[in-house]
Amino acid sequence: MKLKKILGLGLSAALALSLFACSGGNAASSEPPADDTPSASEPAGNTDSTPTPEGNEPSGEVINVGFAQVGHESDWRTASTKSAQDVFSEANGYALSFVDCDNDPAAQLDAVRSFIQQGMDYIIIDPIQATGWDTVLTECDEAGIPVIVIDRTVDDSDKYVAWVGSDFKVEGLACGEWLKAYAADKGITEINALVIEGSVGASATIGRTDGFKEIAEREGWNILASQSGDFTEAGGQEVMESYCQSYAGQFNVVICQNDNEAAGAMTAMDQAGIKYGVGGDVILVSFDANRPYVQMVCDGKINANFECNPMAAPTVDEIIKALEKGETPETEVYVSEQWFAAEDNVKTITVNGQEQEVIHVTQDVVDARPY
Ligand code: GZL
Repeated sequence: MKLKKILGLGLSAALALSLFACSGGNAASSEPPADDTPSASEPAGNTDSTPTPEGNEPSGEVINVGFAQVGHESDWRTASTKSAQDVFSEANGYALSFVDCDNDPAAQLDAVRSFIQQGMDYIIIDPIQATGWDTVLTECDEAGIPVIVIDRTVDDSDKYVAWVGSDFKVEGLACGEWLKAYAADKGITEINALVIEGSVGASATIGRTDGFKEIAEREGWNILASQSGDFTEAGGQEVMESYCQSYAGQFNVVICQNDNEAAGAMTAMDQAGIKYGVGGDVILVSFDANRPYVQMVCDGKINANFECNPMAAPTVDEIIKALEKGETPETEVYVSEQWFAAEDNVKTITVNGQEQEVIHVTQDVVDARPY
C-alpha cells in the first residue's frame, strides 16, 4: 500500500490562496452536499507526490485517510461515524484508519500524530474542542498531509485545507426566533429558561449558547441556569434532576443542546412529575433532530428540534477527489439543515435575514428522515 505525500509548502501555499479566495463568501451556503459524489466505480486519486496535472486520470490507487472522531457520545455521533465509514470505503477507493477519541482532546491529538507517523494521504478531524490545534496542524502541514475539518470548528489555527459543517450560532438563533414566535402565538409573556449545554469548549456548544443568549437578551427572557450535560443522556438527566430541585415551579422552557440530553431531561422531568411538550407546563427544545427524536416531536413530547446535519462525509469525498485531480475544491461548506416543530403555528422564522420554513412534523416527515 503506497502512502502518498503531497509537497507540503507548495500545496499549502496553493490551498491557502484558494482558501483566502473562497472564504470571501461568509454567507452560509445552505446547499446540501452535492449528490454527484463519485460513484464507487470511479477510480481513486493518484498516489504520486504532486497533484495530477490537467487531463491525466488518477492512478486508481487507494487513498489512505485517517479520521480522528470525537467519540461515541450521542446518536448524532453514531450517524456521523456511519456516514464516514460508508463513504471512505474500499469500494470508493479508500483505506480508512478510524480512531474514536472518546471525548478526550489529548487522545485526539495523539491520534492525529499517529496518522502523521503512518504517512496518511489525508487526515480528517472533528475537533472535540475548538482550541489547542495549531501545533499539531503545523506538524501535519510540515509532513505535507492535508487536513480536512468536519462538523465542529478549529478556532485557533487555519492550517487545514477545508471545513465542512454547521453554523452552530445560526442553530441557536433559530431556536430563539422560533421560541419568540411560539410564545407570542400561545400568549406566553414571560420566558424562564433552563439550558443544558453541550460539551465544554466544543464549538457546537459555544455557537448554540451564544445564539440563544442573543435572542434571550434581545427579548428580555430569563435564563435561570446554563450547565453542561456533555452531550450525553446521563449528563442531561443529571443536570435536569438538579434543575428540578433548584428551580421547581420557576421554569417554563428547557433547551437541550442535543437529543441525548433531551432524553435524559425527559427522564428527570417524568420522575419529578413535570409535564413537558405540547399541552405541558414546560416547552422542551432539542438540537440534532435524529430520527427517534423527530418522532418525539411528532408525538408532542419535544416542541421543537433544530437539525445538525452529521452527513459531512460525502462532501469531504468530493473535496479529496478534487484535490487528487489537482483541482481547487470548495474550502468552506455549510451542510443544509432544517427546523422541526410539533405544531404548525409557526410557519417560518428569519435568521440573519434568511427566512426558513419551520417543518410541522407528521409521521411522513419522520419516516423520510435520512438518519
Ligand atoms: C454538533 C456535534 C454535536 C452534536 C451532538 O455538530 O458536534 O456533538 O450536536 C454531538 O449530538 O455529540
